Amino acid sequence: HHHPQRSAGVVGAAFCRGQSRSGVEEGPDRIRAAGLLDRLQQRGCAVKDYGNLVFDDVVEPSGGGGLRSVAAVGGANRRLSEAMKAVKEDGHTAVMLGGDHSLAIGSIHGHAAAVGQLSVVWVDAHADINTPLTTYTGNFHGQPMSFLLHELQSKVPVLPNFSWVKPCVSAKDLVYIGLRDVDPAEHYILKMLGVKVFSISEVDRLGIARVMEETCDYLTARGKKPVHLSYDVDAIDPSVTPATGTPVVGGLTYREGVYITEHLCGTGLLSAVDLVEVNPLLAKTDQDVQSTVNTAVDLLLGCFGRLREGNHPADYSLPEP
Ligand code: 6HN
Ligand code: MN
Ligand code: MN
Ligand code: MN
Repeated sequence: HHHPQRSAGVVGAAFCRGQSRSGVEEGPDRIRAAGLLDRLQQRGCAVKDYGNLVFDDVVEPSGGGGLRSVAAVGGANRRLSEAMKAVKEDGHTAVMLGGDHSLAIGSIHGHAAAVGQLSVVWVDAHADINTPLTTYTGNFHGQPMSFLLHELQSKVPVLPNFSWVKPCVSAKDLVYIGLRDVDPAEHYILKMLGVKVFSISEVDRLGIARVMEETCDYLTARGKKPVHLSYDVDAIDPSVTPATGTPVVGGLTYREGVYITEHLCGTGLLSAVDLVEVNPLLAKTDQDVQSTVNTAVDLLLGCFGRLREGNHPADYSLPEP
């Protein structure tokens, strides 16, 4: 059971147009301000900060069919996909700080463009697998997986600024953890495709340790592929991470949430992580913001080998009297 040293390549994606509430674009800078980079380095993890991406101003075409900011979402994700590909080609474990969860389109696309086939672990209260034709809200943060799965391409219409997106994930390489707010069309899709889901009920039934063992057994049964962890902070209970746009009661505890990252880190397969949907403007108190942001940092530290039992550098030696 070992934790190989990795380097982190951090990309900020200060983007909010995949949903309707402003503030989620402040996620990357708030997570950095909470000390993420220093704390990774203190752990002996090399860090390269690629800064925040600059997204073009996009004029939306008229119409849009009830979809919010189609062209902006397509354009931002194209930019992010190129950035993630470059981070992977530089040899880092990629960290994408969001921003809203529509950014998983570009993040996973770019990761796959660099490494080929990958496994996706999606930790979220929501399945984010609506198609542009099933969405009730028109928000792209509820749809990213529909653009990425090979099996759904005949159900996804051509959209402005999305022609660059090539599906790159197979349904059998996807596992969900923490679901508790799934739309009917999403539930149908998950059943139709036979996607592996550990809803919050399965976390209750099995415990998080068994959920993570079964997740890894399932994903590695057909060979070990690099893992993309897409972590929506709303997977955690809103009592711990209240500063988020679509909170849902009855979520993962802080301990379950961190355990997921520790376990995935321990597999040595973790190749990229998204940490999304931190919205500092939606908290009632500053303490709510701190709790959300500090939890986001702890989840990322868990991805890079921090153990709650304690840690010491490989070259540690006791002082001689
Ligand atoms: N998220 N299922 C809802 C929708 O708008 O399609 C909620 C999506 C939430 C998305 O939290 O990343
Ligand atoms: Mn969510
Ligand atoms: Mn999400
Ligand atoms: Mn371990």
